Amino acid sequence: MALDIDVLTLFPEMFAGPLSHSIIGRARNQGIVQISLWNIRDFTLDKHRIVDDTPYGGGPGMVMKPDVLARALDFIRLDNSGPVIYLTPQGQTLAQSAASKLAAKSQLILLCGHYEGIDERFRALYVDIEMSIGDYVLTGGELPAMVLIDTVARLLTGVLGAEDSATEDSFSNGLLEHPHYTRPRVFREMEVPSVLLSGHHGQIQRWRLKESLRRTLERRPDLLDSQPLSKDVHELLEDVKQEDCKERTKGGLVEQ
Ligand code: 9D3
Repeated sequence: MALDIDVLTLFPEMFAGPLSHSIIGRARNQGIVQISLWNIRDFTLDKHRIVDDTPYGGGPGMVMKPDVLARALDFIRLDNSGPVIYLTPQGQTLAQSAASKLAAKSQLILLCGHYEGIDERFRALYVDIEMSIGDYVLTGGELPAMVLIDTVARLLTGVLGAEDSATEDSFSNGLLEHPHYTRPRVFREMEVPSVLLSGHHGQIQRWRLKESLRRTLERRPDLLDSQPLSKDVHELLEDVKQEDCKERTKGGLVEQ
């Protein structure tokens, strides 16, 4: 149930803030997730504490040395037999499905890259999974490691209250969330949809599902293609398409 994560990084100080507050901070205090930070530089043996070197064959940038990384990992392995996850732009893009699988493990080892990356021989011998968090260029693997930890840790039993349980997540049911409203009932002359004030639970559920479908259709139609919809939901989606079509042709928004 609890998860032990060992993180190998050149910048352990970067992790203090993001992982000490709010939900993840509480999960750590409760012992549901245990995070150990290791400075790769502490596993050097030379006077200058060198962690990287120039690439064979020439070219720009530096490569993280395999001997230093291996010394660090062999030490961490004494207490952690989980998969080694290397955060790299070349990895598989993090998705909720992969996060769920990692949340079922009891131990993980995360390796944050920097410079041009790690020596290929270390990767071949030690790395089990390579992960990216998306197609944009960051300066290192630390922020991606924190994103991965946050995504996985919130799935652990007891981290979220029953209130906002992870089973209700957008991406778990495969749809974007419906809009939310709170007091005041009228804000800048805009009213809260009356169905939400009706107290009719069934109608409210149906309205929310419909607005979820509307948002998903508008913003992420790819999500609708990648999952089977029940007959009920499919009909609701057809209603939304009809309404949105009417909305667009109304008032000459679309010329004939
Ligand atoms: C010169 C070629 N660059 C690849 C696009 C090299 C390079 C750029 C940036 C190598 C490493 C990095 C730092 N990024 C990460 O370590 C990283 C990352 C990212 O940049 N985007 C999304 N996910 C990730 S996971 C690790």
